[in-house]
Amino acid sequence: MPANLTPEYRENERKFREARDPEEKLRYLELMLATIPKHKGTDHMQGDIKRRISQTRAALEKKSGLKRHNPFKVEREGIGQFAVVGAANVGKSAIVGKLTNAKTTVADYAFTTTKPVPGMMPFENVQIQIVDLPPVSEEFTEPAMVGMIRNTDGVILVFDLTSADPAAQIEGVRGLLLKYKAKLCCSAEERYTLDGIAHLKAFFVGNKLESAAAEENLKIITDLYGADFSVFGVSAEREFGLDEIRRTAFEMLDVIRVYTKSPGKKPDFDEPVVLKRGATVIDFGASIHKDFAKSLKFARIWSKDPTKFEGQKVNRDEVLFDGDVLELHI
Ligand SMILES: Nc1nc2c(ncn2[C@@H]2O[C@H](COP(=O)(O)OP(=O)(O)OP(=O)(O)O)[C@@H](O)[C@H]2O)c(=O)[nH]1
Ligand SMILES: [Mg+2]
Repeated sequence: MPANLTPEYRENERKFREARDPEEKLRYLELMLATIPKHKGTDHMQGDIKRRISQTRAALEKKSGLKRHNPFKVEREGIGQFAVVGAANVGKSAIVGKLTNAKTTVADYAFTTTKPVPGMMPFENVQIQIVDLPPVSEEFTEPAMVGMIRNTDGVILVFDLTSADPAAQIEGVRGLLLKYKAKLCCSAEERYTLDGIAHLKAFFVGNKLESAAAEENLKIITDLYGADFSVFGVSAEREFGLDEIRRTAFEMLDVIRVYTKSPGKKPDFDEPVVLKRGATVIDFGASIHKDFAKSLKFARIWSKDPTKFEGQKVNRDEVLFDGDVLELHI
């Protein structure tokens, strides 16, 4: 029986042959296994790849002792971190490439992205980190990747509006995440359940909106999931809808931006102090200087809140809102 190897498989095999260090070799072996056509004609090859994977892994573990390098550890930057998650070829890397300065690789075959690529996404006067990831797939999902996803502030679930069955695509991704104890849900009141499942805030982004049948598919997904998740369409290629990703991510972080000013001076709106929603005057003070906790007497506030007049005196426990300006008095 002929093996009928695909270009993707051949590409991974080529990269495997070129790889120097064992970690890279292991990665491409795993991708070869993920992309090799699964039928009788490749049984022998599959067995061979699996054997080489376990040999390489064993050699790596022996070499590095117990501490194995985790390629999915991504240093946090900015006011929050989102994982960009989805099936292969949906356009995750294209989206991250358009929203940030990160150099992501976009190509029309599956498993283009093999390791996390973080980028900083500007929203108004703050920066949010979004991390491009390899696909979540039946053939091959690294537990370490879901481990990383479990620790982010939220998930941007990208799906393909040109898919024959986008609901099945989304359910496939959700099912695999759940297998590794990451559950997407609308609000994460409880971060971890007793059995260790991480509840992650998420929103759904349908990509390739400019294509035929995209609108119809978007409606199907909105009808199915719209009650629990925010769902909208974008086109990375034509660059529309992308601002909605910025705003939705910011709102999901549940933070406020507060500004400080000195008496008689104007505030600096380029330098917000970012606090959790519900923060008070004293939380704001404490985030500027630890001594404020003791010495702060009162503050004057400039707020969009219509119940407050400009420069009104407020107490230490006054709850703040996004955009408030404070003048602290000690
Ligand atoms: N029509 C259309 N194609 C797009 C759009 N965005 C991305 N693509 C194409 O979709 C293919 C996959 O894009 P990628 O960004 O590499 O997809 P990915 O989800 O990162 O893929 P993996 O890394 O393999 O998981 C490429 O051929 C892109 O050019 C879009 O908005 N419209
Ligand atoms: Mg990619």
